[in-house]
Amino acid sequence: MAEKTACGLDCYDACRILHEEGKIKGDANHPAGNGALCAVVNRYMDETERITQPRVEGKEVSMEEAMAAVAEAFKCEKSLLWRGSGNVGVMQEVTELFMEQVGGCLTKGSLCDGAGAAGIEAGRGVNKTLPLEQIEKSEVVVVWGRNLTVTNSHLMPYLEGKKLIVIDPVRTEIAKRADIFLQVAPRTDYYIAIMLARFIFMEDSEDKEWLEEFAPDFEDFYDYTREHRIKAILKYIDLDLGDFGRVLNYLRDRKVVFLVGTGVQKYSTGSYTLHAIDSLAAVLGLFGREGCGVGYLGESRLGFVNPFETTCKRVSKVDTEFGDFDTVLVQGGNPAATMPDTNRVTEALEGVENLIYFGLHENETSKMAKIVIPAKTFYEKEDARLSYGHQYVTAMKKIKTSEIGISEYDFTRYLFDAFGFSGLESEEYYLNAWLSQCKELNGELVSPAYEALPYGDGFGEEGDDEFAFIEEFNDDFVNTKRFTKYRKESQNKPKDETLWLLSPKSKRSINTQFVRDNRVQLNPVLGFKDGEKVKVSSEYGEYIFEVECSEYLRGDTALITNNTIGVNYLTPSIISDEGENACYQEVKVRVERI
Ligand SMILES: Nc1nc2c(c(=O)[nH]1)N[C@H]1C(S)=C(S)[C@@H](COP(=O)(O)OP(=O)(O)OC[C@H]3O[C@@H](n4cnc5c(=O)[nH]c(N)nc54)[C@H](O)[C@@H]3O)O[C@H]1N2
Ligand SMILES: Nc1nc2c(c(=O)[nH]1)N[C@H]1C(S)=C(S)[C@@H](COP(=O)(O)OP(=O)(O)OC[C@H]3O[C@@H](n4cnc5c(=O)[nH]c(N)nc54)[C@H](O)[C@@H]3O)O[C@H]1N2
Ligand SMILES: [Mo]
Repeated sequence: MAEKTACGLDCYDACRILHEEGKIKGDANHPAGNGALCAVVNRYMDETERITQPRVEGKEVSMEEAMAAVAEAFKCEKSLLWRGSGNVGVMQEVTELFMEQVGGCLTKGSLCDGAGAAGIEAGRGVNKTLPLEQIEKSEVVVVWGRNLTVTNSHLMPYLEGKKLIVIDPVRTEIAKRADIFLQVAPRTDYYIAIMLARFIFMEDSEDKEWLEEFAPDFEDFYDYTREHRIKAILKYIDLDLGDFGRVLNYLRDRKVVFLVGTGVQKYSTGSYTLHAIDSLAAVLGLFGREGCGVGYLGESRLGFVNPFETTCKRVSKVDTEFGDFDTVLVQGGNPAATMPDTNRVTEALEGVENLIYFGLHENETSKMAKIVIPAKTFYEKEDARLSYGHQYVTAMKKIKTSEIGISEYDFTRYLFDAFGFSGLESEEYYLNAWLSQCKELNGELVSPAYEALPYGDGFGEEGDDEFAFIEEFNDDFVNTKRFTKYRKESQNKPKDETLWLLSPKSKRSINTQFVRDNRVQLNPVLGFKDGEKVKVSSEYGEYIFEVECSEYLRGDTALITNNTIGVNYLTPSIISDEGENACYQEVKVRVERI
């Protein structure tokens, strides 16, 4: 019989994996999979790319010596654990228990979905995951800033036979299949949502009955939408009334789900965007209704009592002042490449006396580290996988033994023993603490927060609050930095020479794990040629990339996928207004021949 485990890579799908005689394959019976595994997870099985030997100050040493060096490094005044998302199994968190004992710091905020999550919480109180079966029952799917075929491909079967609307500045693969594709200017989604809501009120298509019961402040929200000037905004967002009319025809009186991705919220204003999209959904009465809802990256830990909860002090994950610490443990992450403003980050990391890298692969951060500890892959240890894309939970079974690396649990055990700390329970205890809290649904484990119809009774922690509409929007960026509008019909070269920088995910990597890239994609209207080397610069830094022309982009954008070496030299380390999130796309760049 095949053993079951789940993919621990940071992705919506959290696929279940079957293992038999050293081979892995997908599980066709898993609700969130169709039996196929992606190229990336297959690559994770590959031993040849791993760090095999621990290192201290450049010298290969035994694991015992390396762990002794780690323990020594933590005998300091100020220490920090900076955890990335290389493996999102729950057991990654166990190291935080050691940080609490040793009086160290953790991080707060997010490089990922924090702004959007804050916007959702502002409206709904809690960020519940949209169950897969509601997507299945929908009639219309709006894919809004999510690159579905790349980042969430196992959802594709759920879209079959549905009307499809895609809102994205890039003509992505999913956009090519859409009934309506709005190739919007970046960073305008707040206005799109507000305008759609306003038009729905204007034509009396709002769901009055639902609103009166669950969102009684809707009249105020209508007034709020009317404070926005239609003509000026249409011009600003580069859409016309016809575009809105066509979208409205699909939204009215149908079962609609919005599948929103991180693309709409990598900005200082990201929380307002999600709050506006949720407010639009509320006007249509899409919450708590069959075949309807807004799916974003849900709070996977919702409903669980977390056995790894600590009282540690926390510092920002977005603009971490690494230099304030004597010892920094980087676990499952590559901050030297994935954090914004690489110039700032590398300088700060250089100021750390003891930089420890605990991971699988060599990367920008491992190269800077004084101590390198190879990790075990998720095939070589026990864990549990929750998901931000669906309700299912899978126990991750150890399916392989390897001489290489140490698990997060054993790493923590070693340090507890070295320091003589007590209170660390057994590995089984923690696994069981997570898995025993799950519910069951058709023979599958699901999150304790799972409800067939989320928000069916109302909003907030207890489920008895009203929906809170968005009532303010602060945006300094647009006011201070005017940019020239690019008219898609004229295909003119924009007069403003600076371009929006988009940095979405790539097919062949998970963030910076696996295949790296060196390209910048540009619309041919900008006059660059395939293969040409260009310098891309922003007010934060610059880097050299190779041009790939793409008709799928607007003329006012440059696209560099986030696995590309050097991309974050260009990005700012500012923090979103709400949600303490990174704002990778709050930047405009210049492209020059070299
Ligand atoms: N293959 C693969 N899968 C992954 C990952 C990976 O690296 N590789 N990473 C995983 C992780 S960590 C995450 S967080 C998820 C994220 O997955 P997604 O939510 O899909 O996020 P992105 O790939 O960043 O971009 C989504 C889309 O937003 C669009 N976009 C950019 N700016 C805007 C805007 O202003 N408005 C609108 N409407 N759209 C915009 C981009 O063109 C892109 O098509 O994917 C996960 N899955
Ligand atoms: N420009 C730009 N930058 C971005 C983004 C963007 O959209 N644009 N997206 C951001 C997003 S959404 C995210 S989530 C972050 C991700 O940023 P990070 O969390 O830094 O992710 P990775 O670069 O994938 O690094 C993962 C590391 O985990 C290690 N690893 C894998 N499995 C294990 C394990 O089981 N144990 C241990 N100890 N280590 C393991 C791998 O070797 C690798 O070094 O990047 C962000 N960076
Ligand atoms: Mo992410």
